[in-house]
Amino acid sequence: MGKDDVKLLSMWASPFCMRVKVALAEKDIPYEEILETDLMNDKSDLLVKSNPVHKQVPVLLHDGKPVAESTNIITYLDEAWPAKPLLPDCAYEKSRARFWADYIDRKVYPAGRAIWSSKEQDEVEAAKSNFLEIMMYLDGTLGDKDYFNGDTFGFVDILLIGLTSWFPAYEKYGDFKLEDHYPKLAAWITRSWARETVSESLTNPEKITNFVSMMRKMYGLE
Ligand SMILES: N[C@@H](CCC(=O)N[C@@H](CS)C(=O)NCC(=O)O)C(=O)O
Repeated sequence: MGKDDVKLLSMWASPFCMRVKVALAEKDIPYEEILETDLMNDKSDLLVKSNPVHKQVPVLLHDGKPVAESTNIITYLDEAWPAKPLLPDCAYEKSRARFWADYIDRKVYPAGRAIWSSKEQDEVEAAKSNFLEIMMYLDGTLGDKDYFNGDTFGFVDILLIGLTSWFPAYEKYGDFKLEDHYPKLAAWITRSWARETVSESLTNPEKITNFVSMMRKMYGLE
């Protein structure tokens, strides 16, 4: 395992990169992070060569071989480094984890983005309702458990926690507090951030909120 050469093509504000960093930390896999400096105007040749279809971060390079798309990368890590498994063993539980992974991937980031990128108040309200409805389903499946699969922090936790350093920006521009609506889900965020693998992998939410404010100015929203 020590002989593996692992690199992560990454960008500091990307929630999709953050979730891969959490997975690497949970699995104790040493890696080198290679940061893109300007994803909008000047992607590196290495990124374009490694992910020619989407040209997006994150990309994992394992012994020089590229793996793209964050959920696919985390699934790959779990298969290539089977110690400390992230996905449950049982086929049924695994299918449930994949169901929620797919739900999170389709819904959470676009719904959050709609909150801070909307201009008119009625659009912001609609985006906020949509985001909170998505959170309602996630809160429901979490229930009274510590983590999505029970007692241990795993696949679904990683996919969702990676997105949460953007949540304070959604709360700010949507004028709500997640904990007022879903205290158990909010407690799950606090519990998960208390893990070193999470706090050391995720970007400080304040930095993200400043980044969002800068983008809002760029789009003429404030
Ligand atoms: N579905 C992808 C999304 C990755 C993504 O949206 N990456 C963004 C940064 S957050 C990116 O590289 N954007 C540059 C671009 O789309 O040109 C994943 O899960 O990895």
